[in-house]
Amino acid sequence: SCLELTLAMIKPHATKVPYIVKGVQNIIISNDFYIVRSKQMTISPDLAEAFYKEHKDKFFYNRLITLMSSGISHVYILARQNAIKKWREIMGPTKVFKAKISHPHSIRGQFGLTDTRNVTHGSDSVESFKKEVSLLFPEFNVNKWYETEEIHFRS
Ligand code: YYY
Ligand code: MG
Repeated sequence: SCLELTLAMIKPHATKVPYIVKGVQNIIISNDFYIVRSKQMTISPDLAEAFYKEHKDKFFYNRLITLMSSGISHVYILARQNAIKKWREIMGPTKVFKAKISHPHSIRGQFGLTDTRNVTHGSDSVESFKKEVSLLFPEFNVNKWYETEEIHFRS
C-alpha cells in the first residue's frame, strides 16, 4: 500500500544532547521510516508563532515559542505507511508525566523533560503536515513527491 509523509522535529533543547539525537534517529530508522529530507535550522520567533498558531491563546504559548526559537532544531520529512499516526504513536503522549508512566518506551517517555521540552514534534493530520512543510521546507512540493517520487520508495 501507499506511503505517507509526515513532518518530525527534534526540538532545540534536545539537539544539544547527542545521546537523545542518536536515540531518536535510531527510533526513526528501526521503525522503517525513510528520511526524505532532513536539515538543521534555527526557527525564528515569527516562524515558531506561525508553526504553533493554533495554540496562541493557550497558557503555554509563550514558553513554547521561547523554547522553539532558543536554538537549533532538526527537522525531517519522513515517509512510511501510516507515517502520521505511527510517528505520533512512537513519540508518545504530549504530557511527559503521562508518557513516562503509560508509554515508557516512547520517545517522550524515554527522553522527555517537561510538557514543553517533550523532545519531538510530529504532524497530527495531513492538513497540519502540509502547513508545517510549507513553513519549514518551502521549496518541497508535496503533490509532486506523491506523483513522481513515492513509487521509488515502495518495497
Ligand atoms: O502535538 P503535540 O506536540 O503532542 O502537542 P500539542 O497539544 O499540539 O502542543 C504543542 C506543544 O505545546 C507541545 O509539544 C508542547 C507544548 N505544550 C506545553 O508546553 N504544555 C502543555 N500543557 C501542552 C503543550
Ligand atoms: Mg500538535
